[in-house]
Amino acid sequence: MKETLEALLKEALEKIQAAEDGRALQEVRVSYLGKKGPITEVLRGMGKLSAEERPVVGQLANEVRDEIKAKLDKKEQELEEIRISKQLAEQKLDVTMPGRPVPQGSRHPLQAVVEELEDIFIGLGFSVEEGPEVETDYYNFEALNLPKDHPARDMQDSFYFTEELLLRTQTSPVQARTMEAHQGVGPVKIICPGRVFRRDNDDATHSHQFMQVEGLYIDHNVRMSDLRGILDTFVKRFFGEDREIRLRPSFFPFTEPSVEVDVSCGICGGKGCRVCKQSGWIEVLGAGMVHPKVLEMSGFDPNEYSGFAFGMGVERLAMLKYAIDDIRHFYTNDTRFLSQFKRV
Ligand code: 2U9
Repeated sequence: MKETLEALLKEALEKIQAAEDGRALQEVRVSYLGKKGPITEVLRGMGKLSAEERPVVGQLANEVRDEIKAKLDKKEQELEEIRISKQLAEQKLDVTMPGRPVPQGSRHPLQAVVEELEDIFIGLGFSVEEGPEVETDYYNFEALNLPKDHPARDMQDSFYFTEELLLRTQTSPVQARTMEAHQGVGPVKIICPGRVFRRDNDDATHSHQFMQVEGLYIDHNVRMSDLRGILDTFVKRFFGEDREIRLRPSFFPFTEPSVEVDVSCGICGGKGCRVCKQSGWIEVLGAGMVHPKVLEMSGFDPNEYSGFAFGMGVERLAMLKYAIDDIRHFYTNDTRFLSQFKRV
């Protein structure tokens, strides 16, 4: 019996020695120390032994079992250490490597231009007013001297919800509302940026929705020369000190007289080129002296007050300033376009 146990021990130790991974080791553990293993069998057969043999064999069997167990545990630990050091050698981690850049967004170019316009006009004493995009027929048209049958409505006649409710075609209703709130007492000196909607055929320079900034200044003795001065300062601050403006007579129902405002061409300096169609001038906005009827309808006495108003399309200004050839670039949100305005 003693020889059998010693042979078992030798055999088990050899197998432990030869085991190359945790699974092989587990197999050895089960086959030698398990319930059906040879050592358990020896211990079970102790009853058949003589009284003298029993303690001797029992002790030896326990010793053999303990030694196998100890060697198994030791080998298991060794294998684990080898596994970890192999993994560490394979997966080298360089904590000094630069990180992956996190893509950073930026203001939309239209928003950036609106904010630039706000800064310029705030610097000239204007404050910023906003209003609803869904408007009543009254504020969008009637209060601006465009009664129900006025032919000029056709140019803008637009997205109606009901007879009386529509998407605003300009930001002018914000000015009409602000005037009304002043209850006939000036001054009113505001700009109104915002989204407007028109039934328009979309092409490279037109969209059924776009951004406008309109301005209104009402006070005692406001004159056309004040309008010219403000617009000249605005154009120089927005496009550059070397730019000039030119006023051409025009017509709007809400202003009288009305003008269209051109800026001298930044490409040729006014000599004439392809960009300005050889004229030396580029149209940038419309303006005029507020029509007495418009003043009156919103509660201002035209004998006491006068005022000027102007309006411009933000996309058009942005396209001219940054040489953008298609208005649809603003709405498709292609990051190849947008990322070019990170510093604007
Ligand atoms: C009130 C009184 C007068 C606003 C004005 C224009 C001239 C104008 C266009 C420019 C390009 C619209 O975006 S655009 O298509 N606007 O030419 N707008 S005067 O006049 C007002 C507004 C409100 C109470």
